Amino acid sequence: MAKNLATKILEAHLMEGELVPGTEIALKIDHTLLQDATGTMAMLEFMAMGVDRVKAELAAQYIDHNLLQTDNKNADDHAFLTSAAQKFGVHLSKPGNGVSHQVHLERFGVPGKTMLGADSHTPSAAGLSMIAIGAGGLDVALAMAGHPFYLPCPRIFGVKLTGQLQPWVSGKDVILEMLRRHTVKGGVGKIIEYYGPGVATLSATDRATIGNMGAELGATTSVFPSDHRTREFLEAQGRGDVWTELSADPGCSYDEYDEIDLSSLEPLIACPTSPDNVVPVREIAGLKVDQVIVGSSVNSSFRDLMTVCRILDGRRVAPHVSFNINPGSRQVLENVVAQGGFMMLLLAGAQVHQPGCLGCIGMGQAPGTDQVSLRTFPRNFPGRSGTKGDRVYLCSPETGAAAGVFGVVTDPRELGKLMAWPAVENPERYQLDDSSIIAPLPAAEAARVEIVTGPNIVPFPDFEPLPDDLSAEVILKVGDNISTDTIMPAGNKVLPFRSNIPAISQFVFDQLDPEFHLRAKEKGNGVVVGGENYGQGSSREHAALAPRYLGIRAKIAKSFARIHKANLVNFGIVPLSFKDPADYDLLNPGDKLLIPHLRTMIIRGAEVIPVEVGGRTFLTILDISDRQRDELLAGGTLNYVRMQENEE
Ligand code: MIC
Repeated sequence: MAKNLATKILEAHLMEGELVPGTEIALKIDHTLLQDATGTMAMLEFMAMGVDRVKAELAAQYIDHNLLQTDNKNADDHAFLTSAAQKFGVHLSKPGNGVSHQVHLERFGVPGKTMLGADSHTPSAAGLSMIAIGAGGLDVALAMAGHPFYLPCPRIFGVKLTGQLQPWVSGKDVILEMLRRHTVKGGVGKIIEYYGPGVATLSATDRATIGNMGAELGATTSVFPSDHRTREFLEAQGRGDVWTELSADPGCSYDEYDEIDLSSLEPLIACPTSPDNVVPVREIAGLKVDQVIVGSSVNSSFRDLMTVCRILDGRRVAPHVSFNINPGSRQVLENVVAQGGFMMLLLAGAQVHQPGCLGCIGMGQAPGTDQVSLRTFPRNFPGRSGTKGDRVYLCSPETGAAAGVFGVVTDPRELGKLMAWPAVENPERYQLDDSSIIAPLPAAEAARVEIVTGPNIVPFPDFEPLPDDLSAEVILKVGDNISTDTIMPAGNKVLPFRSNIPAISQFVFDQLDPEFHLRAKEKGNGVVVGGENYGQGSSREHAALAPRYLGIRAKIAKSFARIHKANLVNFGIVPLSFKDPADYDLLNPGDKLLIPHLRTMIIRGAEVIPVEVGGRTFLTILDISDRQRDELLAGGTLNYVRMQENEE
C-alpha cells in the first residue's frame, strides 16, 4: 500500500501500539534536544532516574535562552549543564553558539530520524525531514534514559505545495498563510506533511521556518521530503554522507488535505496578540514602527539575514527605528561576516546581537510602552516580550527590513522600486566552526566528572499520590487559547528560576492575577478552569510543575493543547475537559468542587468523571491512556517510573 512519508518514519520507529489516530503509540527516539531554560529541570529529572549515561543515539544540550548574566543564576545553570552534559554523554553547545534549532539543523540533523526536544519549536528539524516533536522536559529526560516517547497517534494532514514564491515573499509567508487558514488550533493532533512540486523550490532553512511555526498551529510536528535541496544543505555543511532520499509513495493518501499555490502568496503579517491573527502586510501599511528584530529561533538562517543585509546595503534604518539582528548561530554570523554582510548592517545602523533566543523569550529587547515591534519570531502572545500590553507583529525578514527602511509597516514588494530582489541563496559550502560544541567524553573519563550545582539549583519537589476524594476550590477561571506564557511567564526576571520551583511558582499567572500563588497555597487543593486550547504554545513543563507545587490538583478546560496536557499528567494534575462546554459558564473562582472517588474511578478506567459543585453535578471527560492513569495515581510520572524500577 502506498504510504505517506510521516507514516513511513513513524512505522520505522514504532515500539508500541498501532498507527490508528487518537490511540496511544510509543516511538523510539533517536535524537534528544535540551535547551537551558527547560534543560536544567530536565537534567535534574534525568539524574533522578539514576542512569549513568544517555542511551539515545545522539543527545544535545544547547545554552541559548538564559544568556543575560545579571547575577550568579544563569551562569550557575550554564556550569551545571556543562558538567552534566560531560558526565552523561551529551553534546554541549556553549552560550553564544546559537539557537538549538538552527545549530541542530546545521551540525546534527539526519533525515528520517526522530527527535524529541524540550522546546515546542523542535519541529524546525522538519527542514531535514526529521520527525521532531516538542515535549515537556520530563519526557525528554525519559527519552535520554532510553524510554520510548508516548503520544496520541496523530492524523496526517497533507499540504500540497505548487508554484513558486514570488520575489519578496518567503518561507515565513507560507506558514503565516497556514495560520491564517487553520488558526492556532488547526494542527492539534496532526502531523503536517508538505508534498508536491512546490517543495523543491524551498531550501532546507525555508522548510525549517515552516516546521518551526507548525508549533503555532498546535501541530504535533511537520515533515518535508528529503530531496536534492536537503542534500545540498547537508553537503554545504560538510555532512553530505548522512543524506538519504525520503518521500511519500506515489498515490499515497492523507487523513486531510490542503493546497497552497506558492505563486499566489503575498507578504503576510500576524497582528497582536496571536500568531493566527494574520492579514496581508498591505492592509496595515503605514503603521509607524518603533522596533524591528530579525532572527532568534526562526528566520535566523544565512539566507534570512543576508537578505536583510542586502536590503539595507547602502541605506540607513529610519532614525526612529531600533533595528536588531539576532543571528541563529555563530555559523550564520561567521558566514554573514565572511560575505561582507556585517558591514552592511553596521553602516545601516542596525544593532547586531549575539546568536541566541534573546527577545523571543523576553531575554532583553522588550519594546517600550505602546511601541510597535515587528519581529520574525514565532510567537506574539500577550506580554511575552516582557512589556505589558505589548504590540508585537510577526513577519518575514523582508517585511522587517522594509519597515526598517521606511519606518512604517510596508509591503516589502515596495522595495522593488528601490532595488532588484536580492535572491540570496544559502552558501554552497558554509564556513564551518565547531569550536563552541563540546563533544561527549569517553565513558571512563565521564564517570570522573563532578556535577557542579550552584545555589540556583534546587532539588525537584516531591508530590504525593492522588487522593481518593478530591475536594478543591476554583482558584482562577480563564478564557480560550491561554498560552503557557500566561500561565508561567518567561523573561529575564523569571527564567533564571527555571531550576528553582519554589521561587518560580510565585510568578504563576502573574500577568492575570499576581495574587494567584498566595491564594493557591492558602487553599491547599486548587483547580484552574480554562476554555479551548488551554496551554497552547511553549513546551515549558514549569506551567504544570509550578501550579502543582502551589497545590493545583486538577484543571478543567474545554480542550487542552497537546504538550501541556501531557505535562499536567507528568506532574500529577488531572486534565479534565467539560463534557458539555456550556458547563464552563457555571463555574466561578471560589466555587468548592468535590470529585468523589476520583482515584477509584481512574483505577477502573472511567472516562466520564462527575464533579459536584454547590449541590449540582456536571460531567467531565478524562481522555488519557492507561499508562497516564497509572502516572496520575502515583502523583506524577517520576514517582511512577521510580515505583516501576523498585518493582523490577
Ligand atoms: C518558546 O518559544 O516559548 C520557547 C522559549 O522556545 C519555549 C521553551 C521554554 O519555555 O523554555 C518552547 O516553546 O518550548
